[in-house]
Amino acid sequence: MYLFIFIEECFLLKVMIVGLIGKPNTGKSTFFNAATLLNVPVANYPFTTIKPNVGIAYLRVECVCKKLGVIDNPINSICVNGVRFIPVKLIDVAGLVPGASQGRGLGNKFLDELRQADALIHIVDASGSTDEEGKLCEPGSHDPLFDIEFVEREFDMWVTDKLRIDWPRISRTVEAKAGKLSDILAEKLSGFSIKEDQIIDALNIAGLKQDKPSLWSDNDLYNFCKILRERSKPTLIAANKADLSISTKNIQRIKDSGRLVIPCASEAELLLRRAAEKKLIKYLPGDSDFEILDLAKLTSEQKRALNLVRDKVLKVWGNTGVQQCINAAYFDLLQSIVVYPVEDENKLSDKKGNVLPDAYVMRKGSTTKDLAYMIHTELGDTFLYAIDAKRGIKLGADYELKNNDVIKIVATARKG
Ligand SMILES: Nc1nc2c(ncn2[C@@H]2O[C@H](COP(=O)(O)OP(=O)(O)O)[C@@H](O)[C@H]2O)c(=O)[nH]1
Ligand SMILES: [Mg+2]
Repeated sequence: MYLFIFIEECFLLKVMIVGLIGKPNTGKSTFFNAATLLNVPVANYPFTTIKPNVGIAYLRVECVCKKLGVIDNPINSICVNGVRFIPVKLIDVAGLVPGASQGRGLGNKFLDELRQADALIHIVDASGSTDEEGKLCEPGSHDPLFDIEFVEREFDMWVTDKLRIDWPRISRTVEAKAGKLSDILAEKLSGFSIKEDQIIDALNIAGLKQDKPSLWSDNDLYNFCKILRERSKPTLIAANKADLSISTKNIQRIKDSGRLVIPCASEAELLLRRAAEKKLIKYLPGDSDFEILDLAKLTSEQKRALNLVRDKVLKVWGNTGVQQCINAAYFDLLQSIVVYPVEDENKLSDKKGNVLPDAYVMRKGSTTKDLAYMIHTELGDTFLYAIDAKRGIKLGADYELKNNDVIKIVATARKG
């Protein structure tokens, strides 16, 4: 329990969460089901409660076992031929429609679920075959750029409205010099997974009078919330339904708008993972092709579907994009690193002899001491120093961890 509270309090140690957003019918659930389907049990999820729309997706990384020339026995993750899959948290938020911030279509409830997200994957229907409410329309007739803007606007308006209700009180407090605006906002927005320095940044960029909030117009407040969202909820666009050729033009248009966009075919990924699960094909999430294991086992329908995936998705885009979205969310948007803690720096193992048992996903900027706390509160409290197992050197508490570090934590003997 104590560990849990501590993790909640310390931003660096908070388990990162990526949320899926989008209007209805863009393929969010298909994406979620595909991304969370990996039928290998993994021990020690770093998460306490799992709700139905909260799932485990996996980061795909090249495992350090290859470079170190060892055979590993992963415990908290999976390693398949030197490819490590590390569990991360993903939430599926039900579809947002225009007016969501005013409560349309359970909008408030859905927006509320996004608060906890640290980064967002915005799933859009790149084929333009669903209108802004998600209803089917003539393929190519709806503009996905419109959807990107309205979904972001709904989120910004929702946060704006939350702050506006309290703005007179906040203004009075600040103008009576009874509190700093950034402090008050940090408290007000606690639970939004926003760091105080992101609030300070957003205040500076917005260029508004911080000592006179009563002078802010509604539009000023909205602009501030928009800047704050851009900082605290970095977003990538999953241009879904990329298997439909009509999507190509829109994918280019979204790219041209300056956004990070990944062409995506969620349905194809789901099909591949299910076929791999049934041992019909050899395919690892994120691969650029698959191999049919036993042609005789496939029905003609399955053969046709697999060929379509190869021709319309893998050959055109290089992959289905689902794994690439998860990786990009964690590595590009959140700048995460992967660290391998070990208890024996020579054998690179835990006490039981499991080689490279765990892979931890951490925020860039995390230190050896943060890692100790992430493993166990007591290990953090009794931390002495760390050892870089690859280089065989001692590291202090403030050493900033690098991607693929293999680290042993040395602590004083446990009490009692
Ligand atoms: N062509 C195509 N259709 C897809 C893809 N992903 C999802 N769909 C279809 O889009 C519809 C909505 O999917 P769903 O996952 O329920 O969307 P959600 O409402 O955003 O959760 C379904 O008919 C899916 O079969 C895809 O990659 N390509
Ligand atoms: Mg859905």
